[in-house]
Amino acid sequence: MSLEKIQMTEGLMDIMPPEYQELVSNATFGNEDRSWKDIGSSKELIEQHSLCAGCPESIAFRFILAAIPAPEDTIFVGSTGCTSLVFPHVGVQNIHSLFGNQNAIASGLKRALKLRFPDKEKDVIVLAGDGATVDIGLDYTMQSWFRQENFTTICFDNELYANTGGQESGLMQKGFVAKMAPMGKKFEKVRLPEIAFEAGCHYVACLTVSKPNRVEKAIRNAIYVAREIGPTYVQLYTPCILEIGKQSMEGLDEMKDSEAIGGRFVMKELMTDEVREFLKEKDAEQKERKKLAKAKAAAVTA
Ligand SMILES: Cc1ncc(C[n+]2csc(CCOP(=O)(O)OP(=O)(O)O)c2C)c(N)n1
Ligand code: SF4
Ligand SMILES: [Mg+2]
Repeated sequence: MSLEKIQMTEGLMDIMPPEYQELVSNATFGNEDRSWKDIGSSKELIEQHSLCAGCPESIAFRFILAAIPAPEDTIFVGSTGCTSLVFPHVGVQNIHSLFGNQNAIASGLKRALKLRFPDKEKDVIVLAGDGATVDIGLDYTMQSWFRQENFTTICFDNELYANTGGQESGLMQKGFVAKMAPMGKKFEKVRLPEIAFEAGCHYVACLTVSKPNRVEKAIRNAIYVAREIGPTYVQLYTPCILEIGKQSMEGLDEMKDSEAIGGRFVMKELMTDEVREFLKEKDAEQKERKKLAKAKAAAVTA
């Protein structure tokens, strides 16, 4: 199935790196219902990364890349930060933008793709840190929402500027003392999900990456709504274990603690009534597709 989507010139086959050959033959391209459950049985679109060992951003990348409905027709726009170290390892087209400019770049890209491929859905996804999204890039981010640009913005919220050693960000929690912010944060964590909704996003989700099925659903919802209705925003808590003084295996516990009742990352979804109805239809379509696929598979083995 993937050969229909990503092909290699036959004469070059034997000189291409084995990882690329495997990507062509064994990745889950061309299957709208790709899922995190394919991890382990198919070629992943990210298999190594350059983040700190145990950084939750790495698992967030895996879940997102396993969940996007059409990787062969998707372009990510990244920004400077820990996330930008990962993009060179990712098997999906991506653009690195100047820190903070990501939503402006994505706006032009999405519009250009619409003109160039009027009959084909091309998904544009911004993936940037909280410093890029909320502080330095907030103007461009919000303006893209005001303009109702049809793409999804994902923020990896680690509540500080990790890549430059731990400066304060607007998403940092009140009172937190970071390595390069010794006075402690003086005001509350900025409520970006609510701001995003009020600024024109039609679907907003805020959650940790402790549960792959939740991440998958939020990402797919956001992409489908961005295609047909308008801008969407997903904020994922990916704690910087280095800055909060945790060991590499403690990221999951940190996320679980913060999503428990009363925590800062209890899962939140905001959506318009139109989106609620739209997503119900999408769910029904997916169920039907899965039913048909199951019946087809049963017929083949019978
Ligand atoms: C225009 C510009 N301003 C500032 C920087 C310096 N800089 C690089 S990464 C970074 C912080 C990134 O923080 P965040 O977006 O939260 O990502 P994280 O590293 O936490 O994942 C900054 C300020 C830069 N590279 N370019
Ligand atoms: S500095 Fe923090 S956010 Fe960056 S890779 Fe390391 S643990 Fe992850
Ligand atoms: Mg950050």
